[in-house]
Amino acid sequence: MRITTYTLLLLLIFTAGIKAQGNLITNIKNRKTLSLNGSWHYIVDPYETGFYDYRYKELKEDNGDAYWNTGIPANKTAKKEHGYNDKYTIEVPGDWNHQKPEFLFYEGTIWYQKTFDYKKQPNGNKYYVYFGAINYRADVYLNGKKLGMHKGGFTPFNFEVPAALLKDTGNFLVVKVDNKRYADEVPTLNTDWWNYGGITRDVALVEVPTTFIRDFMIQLKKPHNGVMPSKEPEVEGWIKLDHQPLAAQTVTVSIPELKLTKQFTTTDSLIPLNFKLPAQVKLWSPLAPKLYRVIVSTSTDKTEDEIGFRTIEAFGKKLLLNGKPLFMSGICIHGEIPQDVRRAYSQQDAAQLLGQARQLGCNMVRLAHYPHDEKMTRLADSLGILVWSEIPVYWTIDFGNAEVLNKAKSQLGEMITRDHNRASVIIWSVGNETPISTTRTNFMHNLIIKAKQLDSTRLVSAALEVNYGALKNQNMVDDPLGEFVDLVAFNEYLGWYGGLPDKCRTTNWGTPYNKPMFISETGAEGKSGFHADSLTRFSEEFQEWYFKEQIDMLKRMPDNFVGLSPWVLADFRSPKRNNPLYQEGWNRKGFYDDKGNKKKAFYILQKYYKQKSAETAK
Ligand code: GCB
Repeated sequence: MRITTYTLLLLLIFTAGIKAQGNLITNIKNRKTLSLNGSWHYIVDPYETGFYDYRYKELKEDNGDAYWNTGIPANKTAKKEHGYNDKYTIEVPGDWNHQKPEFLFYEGTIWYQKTFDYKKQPNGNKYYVYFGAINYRADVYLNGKKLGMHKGGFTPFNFEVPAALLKDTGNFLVVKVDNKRYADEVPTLNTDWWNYGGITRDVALVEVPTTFIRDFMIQLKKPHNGVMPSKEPEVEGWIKLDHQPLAAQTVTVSIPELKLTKQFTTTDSLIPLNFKLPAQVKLWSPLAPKLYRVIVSTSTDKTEDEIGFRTIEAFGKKLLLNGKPLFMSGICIHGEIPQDVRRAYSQQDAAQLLGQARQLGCNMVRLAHYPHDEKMTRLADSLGILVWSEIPVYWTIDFGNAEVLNKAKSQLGEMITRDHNRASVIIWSVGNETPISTTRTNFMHNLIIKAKQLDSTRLVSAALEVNYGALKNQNMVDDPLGEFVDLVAFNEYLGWYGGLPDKCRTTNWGTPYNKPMFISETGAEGKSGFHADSLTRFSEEFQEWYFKEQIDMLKRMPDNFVGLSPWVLADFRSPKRNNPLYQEGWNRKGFYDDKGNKKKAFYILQKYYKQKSAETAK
């Protein structure tokens, strides 16, 4: 019965076709923009005095005491208790915690303010203010008018700026940023990472024509039953115009290097695409990450992107990239630059993190536990590194709350929308280590359905729970969610949490699901420079021993084992890690320490990955 309902559901999903989500403008990099990065003014407001009156009611838009209004006194007798001043400035993008010592532990509200000029076109173009990410809640105001509110700390959003509101000079942009944690948000109160607050990614004003190409998806169709992409592989996708065109429009897709031009005439705002690529197309893969310039144009708008073409499929026990078995030599990465103790946001940051993964010998990265900066997935595209991208549905989310499900869905939608043209991204993950219950499984299943509606070309997974000691010397990954994911992924810390690493010698792993199996985390702490015998916890030698035992165990994995992404590339900040000798606020499971030095375990994993890549090259 369960299977039948599920099959019906899948049928519904696929017959519904691919859906475009929300009003997010994608591909900002290739649009006309004014960067609003740089120095902003700020006011720290732990009591939210700029938002509520003394009866704790939200202030009216035109109230001069509201912090979205200037704070400049009209005359010398006027009383003003706020204002923006060059004495108080902060850099955008960037979390606030690392910028001032007094912000290190701050969780609350900070108001950001920037003044900018913009010469509007007389032709009635549209304007949007675009944020790469703000953690967690953002209330955005321009020239005293509220543009909108967004929640979710790691995904992009934009608000339209009515043309009449935008001035040629002296636009007063204010963002109220609040990173307080709540039980009914995503993530919830408890995480093993630092809750960096602020405008953490790029900000821009975007200008587009009245009818514009809001978004498009151009990907190879997912193959079925392990078939190699044919010589002329099939593209599946769509183009989304901002609104219904008044008259028939011709929309053109061209890929100059392939001498391909396709035209579609439409009166709809969503144009489905279905065409073949010519035989000379080179498929994207980690060894040959070929990208093509793809141009989409209408009579009024034109945008382009660099897109790689590849297929990914979970077929029986195997994972197939372009129809060939794939082993993922991965690593988990936090979006943090440890040597500066801050969130990652720049091109250089992406180059550091992916460069370190490359040195370790990885062909895959799990971007944990939230969507990382777009520069990461774009760089992964050009370097040929496969990506697992995840939303922060982490641990004990309020699974019974329908509002929380909506919050998770909107973050999922924004993650997929931003990156659905990235060849590197092969797996959307809907969460990590969520405790088993019917309510949880329904919640997660809903997210999986949504991910498949938005993107039928990729795999959907989640880091599942392990049933330890299900059988004698055998752990099973039989989390009921396994029925709905494409890849059975699980986190195991055999030898760190529970027992010592030699436990690996007698432990076997299995899953009742006839699907590929992936270790999405495994790790142990090792404080860089602390040397002792291998039985001493927190020593580099313990961590090294842990990985030796783990890797020996991997040789006994069942034949559906398709890879691993150990925990974690580099030491990272966590308020939960308070051992005064070895941790001091850091999770020390990194292969690199917080200064970028390699620990002993690095060389163990690197050697294993070298062997794996030699085996697959045969
Ligand atoms: C986990 C979590 C990860 C933690 C890690 C640890 O299972 O998924 O976020 O940081 O273990 O170090 O305990």
